[in-house]
Amino acid sequence: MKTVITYGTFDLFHIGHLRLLQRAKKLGDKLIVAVSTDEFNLKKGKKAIIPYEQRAEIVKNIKSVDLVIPENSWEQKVEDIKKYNVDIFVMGEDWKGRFDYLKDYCEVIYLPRTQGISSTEIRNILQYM
Ligand code: C2G
Repeated sequence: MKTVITYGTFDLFHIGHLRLLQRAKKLGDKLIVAVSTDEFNLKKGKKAIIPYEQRAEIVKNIKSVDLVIPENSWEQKVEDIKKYNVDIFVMGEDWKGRFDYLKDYCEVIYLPRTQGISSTEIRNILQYM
């Protein structure tokens, strides 16, 4: 039984998020997704349009996802990996290298991003409608 974990804001859920979660699930048997809380997003310098509860509920209802937990801090990843016996940590390649320190605890895989779509692009389009 291989457990995979990934982290993200998943604001304005789109095909890029879905493809990442589908690919992450294919790497194992169980996929855990840590969704950034609104408070943590402020620390990330990001302001999501959709509140945490709704972003978490959407991700929870994605077929590939088995468990959703809140992401409250940068530091929680090691605890999460130990707590959930995670085998593989996955992130989109825009984060390549940033989480290599986790290789002491589990496999670290960066997956290609889906081109041509992002929450920022969607937000920009919405502003001009
Ligand atoms: N993603 C993707 N393709 C896109 C957009 C996003 O593959 N077109 C991936 C990102 O690489 C990331 C995941 O989808 O792995 C979630 O993206 P965001 O919600 O933008 O995540 P981010 O705000 O970068 O938060 O501790 C890690 C952070 O919480 C990551």
